[in-house]
Amino acid sequence: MYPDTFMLYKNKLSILCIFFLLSKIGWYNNVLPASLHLSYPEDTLAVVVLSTPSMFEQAFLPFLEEQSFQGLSDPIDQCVKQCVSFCFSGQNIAVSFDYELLPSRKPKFLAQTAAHVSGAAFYYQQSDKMYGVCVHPSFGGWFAIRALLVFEDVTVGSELQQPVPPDCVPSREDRIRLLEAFNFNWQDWTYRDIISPVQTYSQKQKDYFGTLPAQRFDLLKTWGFLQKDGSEGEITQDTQRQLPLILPADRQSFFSLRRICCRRLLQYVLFSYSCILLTVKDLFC
Ligand code: B12
Repeated sequence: MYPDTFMLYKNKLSILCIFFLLSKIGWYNNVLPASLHLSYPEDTLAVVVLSTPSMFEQAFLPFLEEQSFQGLSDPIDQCVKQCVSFCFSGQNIAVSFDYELLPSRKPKFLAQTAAHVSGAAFYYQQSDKMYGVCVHPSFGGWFAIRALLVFEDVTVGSELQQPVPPDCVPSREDRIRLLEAFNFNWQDWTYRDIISPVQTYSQKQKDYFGTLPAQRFDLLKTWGFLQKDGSEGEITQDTQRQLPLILPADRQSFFSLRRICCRRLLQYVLFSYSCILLTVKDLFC
C-alpha cells in the first residue's frame, strides 16, 4: 500500500484542496512529554492533514450544495470528515480531528507539533505566556491543520526521513510581530500574511470564519444553503465531540464526494479541451 497507494490518496484529496504529509509517531512523541504521547510503536505511519484556502470553494460549498450537511455538528468539520472518509474508507485508520478532546479535556493531538515534525509548517513558539503559531512556506497562515491519521497496521523504516520544515520567518523582529499578531490581533487576519502567501481566503470564506460558530448556520441560510426551518440544530462543543474515532466507510458521503470530484474532473476535461481547440485554431488559422 505504500507509497503508490499514497499517491492515489494524494490525488483524490488534492482535488478537494486538502493535502497531507507523511510522518512517524516517533517524531511526534520525541518532542512531547510522556503524558502527551500517542500510544503506538514509534515506527507507525501517521499522516497530517491540512486544508488550503481553496478547500472552502472546492469542497465546502459544493458539499453544502449537495445537501450532504446533516445538522448538529459544525459543517466544516463534517465536510473535512467526509473528505477524509471518502479518501481513506476501508483502511484501518485511527483518525483524530483538530477539534476533538480527550476526557481529560486535552486535545487528542497537538496539531501544530504534528505539522512541524512532519515538515508541513514551521511551529514558532516563544514562551509559555504566548500561544505559538505555525507558518506554511506557501500559504503563510492561510491554512488549517485538520486531522491526524494513524495507520495502525503500517510501519515505516528508514526509507522515510524526517523533513525539516522551512523556516520562513527567520528574523527575530518578524517572529515577535507574528506572535503578537496571532495572540492579540488574530481577528484582523494579519498574522496570516507574515510571508507573501500564494493564496488567501476569499472574502466569502473570511465572512464565514469571521462569524461566531453559533451564528454560522444563519449566515449559511442567508447564502441559501440550508433549509429555513431551523432543523439543523446548533453548533455546540458537545455535539462536536460525539464524532467517532475510527471512520466508518460512509456510503452517503462517499457518493456525494464522488459527485463533487466527478464534476471537477469534468470541468478540467472541458477546460483542457477548449485549450487544445484554441491552440489548434492558433496553429491553422
Ligand atoms: C485549545 C486551542 C485554542 C485555545 C488555546 C490556545 C492554545 N494554544 O493553547 C484558544 C481558544 C485560546 C485558541 C484560540 C485560537 N486558535 Co486555537 N487551538 C486550540 C487547539 C484545539 C489545541 C491547542 C492546545 O491546547 N495546545 C496545548 C499546548 C500545551 O501545546 P503547545 O503550546 O503547542 O505546547 C507543546 C509544544 O510546545 C510541544 N513542544 C515542546 N518542545 C517542542 C519542540 C518542537 C520542535 C515542537 C514542534 C514541539 C515542542 O510540547 C508542548 C506540550 O508539552 C488547537 C488544535 C489542536 N488540536 O492542536 C487549535 C489551534 C492551535 N488554533 C488555531 C487557531 C487558528 C486559533 C485562532 C486564530 C482562532 C481560530 N480558530 O481562527 C485563535 C488564536 C489564538 C488567540 N489569540 O486566541 C490553529 C493554529 C494554526 C496555526 N497556523 O498554527 C489550530 C492548530 C487549529 C487548526 N485547526 O489549525 N485555540
